[in-house]
Amino acid sequence: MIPLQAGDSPLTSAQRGLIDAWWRAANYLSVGQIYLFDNPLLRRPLAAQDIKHMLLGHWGTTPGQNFIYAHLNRAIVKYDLDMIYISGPGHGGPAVVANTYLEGSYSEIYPDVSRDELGLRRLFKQFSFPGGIPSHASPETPGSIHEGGELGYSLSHAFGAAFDNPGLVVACVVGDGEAETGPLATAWHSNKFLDAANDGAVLPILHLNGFKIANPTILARIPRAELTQLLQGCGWEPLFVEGHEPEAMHDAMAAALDACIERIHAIQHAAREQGDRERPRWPMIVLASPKGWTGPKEIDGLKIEGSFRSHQVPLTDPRAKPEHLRLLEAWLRSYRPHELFDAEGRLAEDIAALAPVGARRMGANPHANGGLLLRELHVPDFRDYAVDVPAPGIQGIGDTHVLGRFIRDVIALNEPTRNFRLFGPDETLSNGLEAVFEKTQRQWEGALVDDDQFLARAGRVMEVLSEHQCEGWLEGYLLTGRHGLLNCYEAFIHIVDSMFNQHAKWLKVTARLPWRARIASLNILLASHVWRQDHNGFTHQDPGFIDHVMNKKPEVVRVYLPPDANCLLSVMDHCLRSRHYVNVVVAGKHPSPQWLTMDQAAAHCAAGIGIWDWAGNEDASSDTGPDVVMACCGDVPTLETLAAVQLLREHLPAVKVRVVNVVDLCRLMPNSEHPHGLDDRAFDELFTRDKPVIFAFHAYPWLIHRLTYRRTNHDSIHVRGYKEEGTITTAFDMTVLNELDRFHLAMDAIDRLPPTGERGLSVKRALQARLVEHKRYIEANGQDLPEIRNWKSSA
Ligand SMILES: Cc1ncc(C[n+]2csc(CCOP(=O)(O)OP(=O)(O)O)c2C)c(N)n1
Repeated sequence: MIPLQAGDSPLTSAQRGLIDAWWRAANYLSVGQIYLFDNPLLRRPLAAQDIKHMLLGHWGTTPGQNFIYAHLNRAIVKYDLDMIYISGPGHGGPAVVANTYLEGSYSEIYPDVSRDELGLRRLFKQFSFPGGIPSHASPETPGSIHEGGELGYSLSHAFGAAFDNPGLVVACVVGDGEAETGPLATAWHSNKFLDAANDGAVLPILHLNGFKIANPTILARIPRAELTQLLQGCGWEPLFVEGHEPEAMHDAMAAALDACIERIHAIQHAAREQGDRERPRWPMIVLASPKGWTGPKEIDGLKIEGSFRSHQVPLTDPRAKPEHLRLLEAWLRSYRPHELFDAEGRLAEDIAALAPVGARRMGANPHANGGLLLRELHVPDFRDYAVDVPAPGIQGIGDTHVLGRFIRDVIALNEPTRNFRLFGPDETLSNGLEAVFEKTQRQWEGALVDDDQFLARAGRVMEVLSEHQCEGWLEGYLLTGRHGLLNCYEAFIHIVDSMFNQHAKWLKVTARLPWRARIASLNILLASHVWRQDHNGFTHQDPGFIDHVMNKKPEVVRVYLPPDANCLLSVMDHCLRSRHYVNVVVAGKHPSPQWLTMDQAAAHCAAGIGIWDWAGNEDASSDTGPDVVMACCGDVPTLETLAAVQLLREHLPAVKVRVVNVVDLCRLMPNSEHPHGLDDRAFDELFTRDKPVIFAFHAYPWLIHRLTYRRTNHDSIHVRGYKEEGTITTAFDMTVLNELDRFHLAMDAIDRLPPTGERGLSVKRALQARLVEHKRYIEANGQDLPEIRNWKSSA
């Protein structure tokens, strides 16, 4: 609790009056946005036709956020702060829109929403209105990097924004309901990863307004002492600002903010000038104020202010109910708009003068339009990391281990500009990227002991066992104009399905806003994938994230499944240079065969899909084409396909086989649906118009059908993939369990070919016998048959 004595306030009564006027103006504009279709300055008595037909929006959080914004403005000016604002309860969109309008940044981006009566009318009408703006702190909102539609990620985004931004303070409003979510509850611990010397500061403001949509919040209904202990236990120094009397609250908030900023500066000074490398206890504010503060106290006999009932639109029907109309008018007039706006509808000059100027305004801060600050990433020539592939099928060391060296040097090259980080939930080593630790460390502000490995106060690798934090930090980092990569087990990336959704939506919308500069892509490397989780078993086997990704707008999603290390290098080079996408790359970490030389790999990845002539045996000079197409996508399916093709060529040499490998999954889609999609003719040339296609796929088979259902030859495409069969077993047995192994693929081809007669039947019997032998052998020996372990490509 901040011990505020009489006379302690940093505010003069004139300042307090002006801040209060700003707050009233923001509240007035917020209520206006929710309700008013016309009559924005209440020049005439409010009439039913002045009210919108559909009343959509959230009032409850809004006055508290208006209060916070007004006070942050004062602090920005007083301390010349470089500050951005994150609205955790982003449903308080009216607040962010109102404040950016008051400070002028809104009209600079949207000149038609001018700072006069006409502009006010437009401001009000457009909110939650067809053809207008969303109700949240959406991408359309200047100064926002966080829509706050899906609750829980505000603090993670705030920390992501603060990393490597030593001059930035990220003010982050956390809803007390939002604080109940898993991601937010963990995010308090992000302070164990913020380096006071090199990173900026995060100032959380827990908005303890007591209620969610229909319930009280946990944090408001535990004793304050317990809340204090919780926050202190998470390493924070909470300052409480509590009450509802505006004057006293202005004084308390101003004092608390000053104390926080001065504490932040002291912490940074100690770390930067005095070499203090111990983890500091960062300050934060708990703002305990009534939900729906300054709104109607009671409606139809029910309590509104200070209740969950103020969450959305408190007066539901002022068009039809004269009593509601009267209450609404009284509510609007309680802010005394005639004192705030002049005859033309312009904010009074002395109030307007409270705002910071230029890029110091939170709606105009370039960090919140990160593409403006984006610098090119320095990327070494990926060809320098090539695996030598004198013949297809030589054994590699594990594709991600090769990639690790490339990422190591990306990190090193960009160390001077400090704008690239690698994020992961405790798996950077496990995912095979150990080479990065030749050049950097994991950033860790907790205690350090002698036996620690690769931990330091500052480093480019961010690891916390929370996929939510990793994803949220990376998103915040990218949204503020930097670059990065998240590495994760394939099965557990599902934990952030929903966060991916939100980021992909953000990208889709911002791509169409001319004033939003494009940001670096969100790159996700899924190593430790489904087929090679033999030591962890069923829980670790789930390749469904890419199904989920492919639901999103084609403009913003890309999925790559490089079959070997050289392809992985080429793909990652492309992803790191790309803008405004989510790139998902699935790659293996276990020793596996390498197929393409670097030149071949670069060409294959540029095409995204192609025929591997050297692996098939069709006669290029004949125009009859192959008898069967063996298609593959993913490293393990590629191996099994090439082994199956070898079996077919050995046993049925007359059968003409074509091998098609897919790196870029989106190539399978029609070009009318995805920018990478193949046109029908190109697709038919690869997959033929009528020949059987045996498609070995890394993930769930239906995805391939989904992507190709419109193609001429779709009825002949037979996909084998993960069928939710898994356990602890040998690597090859995983493919057998899911019938993706070479024997099943070869038998499938025989079944789909025109009758191959007695020869075909006997080959099938032999393949079936090999499967029986496989089972018997692994159960007796606990490892795969020597012929599987030592298989060599003869291509
Ligand atoms: C993850 C998630 N779950 C549920 C919701 C639906 N929802 C919208 S607002 C809200 C209550 C939020 O309470 P709080 O964070 O305290 O915000 P405030 O009270 O300031 O409006 C809920 C549950 C949501 N937006 N996101």
